[in-house]
Amino acid sequence: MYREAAVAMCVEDADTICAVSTPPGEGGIGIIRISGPEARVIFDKIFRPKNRNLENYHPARLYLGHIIDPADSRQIDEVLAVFMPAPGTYTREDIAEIHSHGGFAVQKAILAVIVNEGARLARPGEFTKRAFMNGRLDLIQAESVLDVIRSATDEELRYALSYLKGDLSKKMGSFREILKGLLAEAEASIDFPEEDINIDLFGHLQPLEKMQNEIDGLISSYYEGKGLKQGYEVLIAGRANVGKSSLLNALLSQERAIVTDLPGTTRDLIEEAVCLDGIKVRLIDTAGIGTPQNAVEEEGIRRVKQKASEADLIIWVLDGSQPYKNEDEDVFNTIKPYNYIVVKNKLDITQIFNDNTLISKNINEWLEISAKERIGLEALKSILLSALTKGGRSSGGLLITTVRHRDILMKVSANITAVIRGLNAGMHIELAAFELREALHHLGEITGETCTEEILGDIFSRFCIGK
Ligand SMILES: Nc1nc2c(ncn2[C@@H]2O[C@H](COP(=O)(O)OP(=O)(O)OP(=O)(O)O)[C@@H](O)[C@H]2O)c(=O)[nH]1
Ligand SMILES: [Mg+2]
Repeated sequence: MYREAAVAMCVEDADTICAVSTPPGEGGIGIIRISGPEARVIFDKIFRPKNRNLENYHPARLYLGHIIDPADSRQIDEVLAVFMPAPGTYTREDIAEIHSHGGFAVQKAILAVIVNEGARLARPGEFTKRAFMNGRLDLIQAESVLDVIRSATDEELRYALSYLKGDLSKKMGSFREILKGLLAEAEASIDFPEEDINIDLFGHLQPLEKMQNEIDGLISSYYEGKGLKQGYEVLIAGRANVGKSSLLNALLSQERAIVTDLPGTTRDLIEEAVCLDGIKVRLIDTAGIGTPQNAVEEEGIRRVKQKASEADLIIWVLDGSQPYKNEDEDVFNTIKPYNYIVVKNKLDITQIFNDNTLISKNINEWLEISAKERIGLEALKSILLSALTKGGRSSGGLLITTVRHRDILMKVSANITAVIRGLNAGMHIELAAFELREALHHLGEITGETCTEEILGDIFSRFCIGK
């Protein structure tokens, strides 16, 4: 088996597994996959090609035929089927795929005969887990399979495909090579002190520092990576009646939230997703902040305040046609610890808002818009994007998109910091070797070389059945 320290192969990993790999429900076709040592035997028993003279299937070629129940030779469905021998397959095991009609009863009946012939139903992500266990993919690549499936934007897909190809794995591999080189020298000098091996630890400082910078860059790219994958959360906050719901509707170009001239129209959080220039944004309209008139408003305001601390950005909406009010001050006090931008709404009617109120709070930039007349919305979108992506987006470089990778890289970074500091301060070589081993162990957790069954179970359980 490929993984050196990975999990011991369990008995169930030797089973032949099967699952419907297409989504449940009705479809033109549905694909059933069988993988494992018995795949060929089962396939031969249940598939009858139309051309009965066929003695040998050509691998990876589709054949027209029927799935039959070997017990009574009853035909279950007319299908196209393919057999792919190991090791040139997704799981590196023998795989058979049956392209049947995509209906619930048909697929259930086909699965039943496959199970009758000795296969068992696959668990979520089990095909990909086998691809990982058999060395076809490392763990980063296995995780990106799920990312490809779940990608909602072109950019997200581009990253997922690049990591499936191995771009992030290669970077981790290059880190490992540097660490291994240094560790080998350190261990040699520990093991053979009498040989007086002169290791040039300082010669390693520069590559270590360069690697440290790269790792820290990757750790901080997580903000952008998370935004790319999960989207950013933008809260629309303000006192009652300033036009928060009107702004939500204008940004969505649909009448999602109720708008009335009565203060207190919105009571709960109203969330809707939009895609701004390829970036997923979840806009959240809120209840007006101020003195609650009843228990419902009180709960609404509690929810806004809680969300304010979680959101990536807040749009503070003011009403340009009104003076600054005590409730506006309540809003300001709620949002000021967080990341916010200021928008003055109702530009289309007479403006009496005194800008000095904002300037006295050291707020020198705001945008004047009319949600009702759709004025200033494009400018608002571009300000939103630049505030969310902190001014810039990486141009195709590597990004950390999962919290798992970020957390592990933080541990690696701490080990490398200890080594660099130690080398500068004359640290004992055994301690440096300890930190290097730890760093290598952590890097192995990212790619899967040193991963526990628990972590693997957690990762693959997020997959769908059949993948
Ligand atoms: N003239 C003008 N009126 C607006 C504009 N935006 C909103 N309004 C009006 O202001 C009133 C309140 O709008 P809403 O969008 O419901 O305000 P809100 O902040 O969501 O109010 P609550 O949900 O009560 O907190 C409605 O009568 C809107 O038509 C605008 O840009 N110009
Ligand atoms: Mg509202």
